[in-house]
Amino acid sequence: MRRDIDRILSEKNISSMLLYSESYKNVNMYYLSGFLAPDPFIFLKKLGEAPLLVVNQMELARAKKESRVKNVRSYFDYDYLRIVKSASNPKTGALKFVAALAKKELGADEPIYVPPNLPVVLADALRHEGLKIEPLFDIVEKARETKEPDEIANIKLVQRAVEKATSKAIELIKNSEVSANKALIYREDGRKKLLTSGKVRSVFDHTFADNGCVAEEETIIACGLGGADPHYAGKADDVLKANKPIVIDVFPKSVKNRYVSDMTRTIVRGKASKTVKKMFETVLDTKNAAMDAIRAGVLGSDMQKLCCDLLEKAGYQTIRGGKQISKGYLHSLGHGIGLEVHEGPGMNELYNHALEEHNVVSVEPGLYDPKIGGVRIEDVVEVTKKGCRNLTEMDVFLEV
Ligand SMILES: [Mn+2]
Repeated sequence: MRRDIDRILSEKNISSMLLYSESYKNVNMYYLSGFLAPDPFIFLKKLGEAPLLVVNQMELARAKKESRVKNVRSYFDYDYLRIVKSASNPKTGALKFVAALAKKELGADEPIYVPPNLPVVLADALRHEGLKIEPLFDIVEKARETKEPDEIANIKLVQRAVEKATSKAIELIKNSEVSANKALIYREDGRKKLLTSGKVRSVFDHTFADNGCVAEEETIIACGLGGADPHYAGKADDVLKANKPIVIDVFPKSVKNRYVSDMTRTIVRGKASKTVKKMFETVLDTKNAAMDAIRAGVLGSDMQKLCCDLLEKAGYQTIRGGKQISKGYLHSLGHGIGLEVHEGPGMNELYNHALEEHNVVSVEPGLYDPKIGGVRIEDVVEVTKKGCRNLTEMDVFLEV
């Protein structure tokens, strides 16, 4: 949570922090400032003190209204034009300006935290000015891992849109006809058309738009062998087929509140083979066992271990210990969700940290076979002291 940042910084003997970025893509900047702007602005904070936001003159009035930071100033308060004009070109001038401002507000003697994605050109300019910058991983990202109630509410809102869109997409698949060669057919404007990954994705995109969300990356609609690759999204003209597993992995962002959610369902239009049914039952049992085991205090690596134990016991290979396999369980059990689709904490072999109360994580075991396809089931949960709260309401079923 935001209030943890001072503690996290002081544990690292850091006395202040500096960010310089736009905030649509840089989610740390949005998290700290609560202000959306397409051009870079400056966030400064000394340990134990309230933060300061410095924005270009054009954004000043809006930043004062919209930002969560109370103290907002303009570049012009810091002699912006004179400093930039004194440089050989405006781009290096802007860096010089940030360095001069940071020196004035934070001083040159104490270590200043900067995020890992601070541009190298700015790091050079800051060090040239004599500032002691310390690029560190997992400072703001660590604070973001534990969610406030309003963040949970935001994720739930997106999740409702995810479920609405997924239900519509599944309805379309369910109501499709099956042609002689097992291709799925739907009717549009009185004509029969092939049902493709692209058409189903378009149903998702329209429903997202109607519910204030957007898919920044392609929603995964992977049928048959395509689904054997966990991140194969499905090409627009991939035709969906009956009796084959279709992996549907949905992870849009709310345009307004910027949070995402994440859900995966695997369905079969018609009859699933015995092999796919067994994969599905095993994945579902594993997901349920993981959800029973998850709680604050459990290591992310232990959650992955539990998942590998169960899948291996059921006769499938797993990537445990770095095994190079193309068939079986190919990824980790889950990841944090918030302003980004993949954030901390992780539930993988390398993450030997304890999960904490109010983490929001996906639980998504899957099984893959290059000769058959994929089966993945994913819900999103909030970790609690004694267990977890499922933020996903949609049922799990295989055949439609
Ligand atoms: Mn996921």
